[in-house]
Amino acid sequence: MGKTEERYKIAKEIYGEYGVDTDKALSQMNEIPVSIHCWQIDDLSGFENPERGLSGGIQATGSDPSKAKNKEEFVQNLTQALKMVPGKNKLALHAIYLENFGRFVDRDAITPENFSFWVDYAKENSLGLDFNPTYFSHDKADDNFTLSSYDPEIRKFWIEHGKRCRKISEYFGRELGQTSVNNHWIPDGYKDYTVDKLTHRELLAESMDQILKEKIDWRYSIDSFESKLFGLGLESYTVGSHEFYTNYAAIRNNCIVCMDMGHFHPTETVSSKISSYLVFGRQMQLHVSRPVRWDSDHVVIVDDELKEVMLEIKRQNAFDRVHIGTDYFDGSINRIAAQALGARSVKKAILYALLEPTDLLERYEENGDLVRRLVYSEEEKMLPFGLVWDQFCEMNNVPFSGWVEKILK
Ligand code: RNT
Ligand code: ZN
Repeated sequence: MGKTEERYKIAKEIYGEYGVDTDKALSQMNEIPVSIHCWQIDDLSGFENPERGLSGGIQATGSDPSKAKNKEEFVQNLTQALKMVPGKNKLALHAIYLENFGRFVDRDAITPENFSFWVDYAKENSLGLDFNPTYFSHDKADDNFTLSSYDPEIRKFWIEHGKRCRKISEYFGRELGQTSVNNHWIPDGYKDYTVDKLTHRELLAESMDQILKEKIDWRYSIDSFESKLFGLGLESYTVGSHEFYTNYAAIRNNCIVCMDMGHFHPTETVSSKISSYLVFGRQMQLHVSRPVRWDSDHVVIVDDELKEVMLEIKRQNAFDRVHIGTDYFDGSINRIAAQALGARSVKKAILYALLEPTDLLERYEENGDLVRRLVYSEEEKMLPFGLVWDQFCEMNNVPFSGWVEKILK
């Protein structure tokens, strides 16, 4: 028996005293996919026009020299990062990460062909694929209005983009035999004082109706819409707010909501919202990011809110209904290490949640034994969770420590 396994045996025994089966948690870990976004590797530059720079109220800051310079380097760096993430993974792409075969292909003209190399990549690396239309970093989005623009020509362009992205996502789902989540996020909004907050929302709903008109089998692709509180330069009004998408999805029942952990008021938590969706049997998507002051995209670490989110999903037994994906971009540190670290943090938090003695705590709660509920949930924090994590990494041939040295070498 190796050292890691020996330590794991001790952890297993201790968890066993709380009624938690660590072996079961480990096998569940191998079944719960985390969708890892590709864009940490190159600050969301993409392959369409890498020189262009970001627009749409998002920004990547920092000048660490690790940014991928071309497609080959991008794929190489991504592969290196993914190797450090144990267990079942998906890869989340954006429409700007296309193969254009040497000539410019605009957003309203992309087809599955432009993404077939990613399907090959996914098959080779045993990954699922998720997708994101790119409604930003484009001339037709520079005034910060896309699907809700007053200009019908602009709306038409972006509606076509949205429709084509659904086809690409469906293609991913069919090819890989697992659902691909197609996540729509638009920047639309105003920097300043807004008089008519209604018309843009009416236009957005109309555009969404058109995009979603064709029925696509949810076994292959599900559309999600991501809300936001505000963006840089869009501080006063966001058309696609949380309430807007929540109501749209509930009424139309043709899409789900994506909650990004960095897109809410600083004292609001995503963990406290999850059960209000699950209670109605809805699916949802999460963008796991880390808000710091105005910025919502720091590299994810295992903080209290991340644990709380995963505990919620575990307690509702809803890992099959909540699509968990990452979303952060930090250019100030090594991007490959950043990519791996954030995804590992998400997995750690999931494992932490799976190891919670939920039955025990629930029993106390049901019996009104609130002091034991509190005391034992505090004791839980001291259980040897790290030893189970190490075992999980080892089982998947991924280093549990020292991995960053390999990347920085
Ligand atoms: C932006 C949203 C969105 C993007 C990605 C690149 O605020 O979080 O999810 O980060 O689509
Ligand atoms: Zn996001």
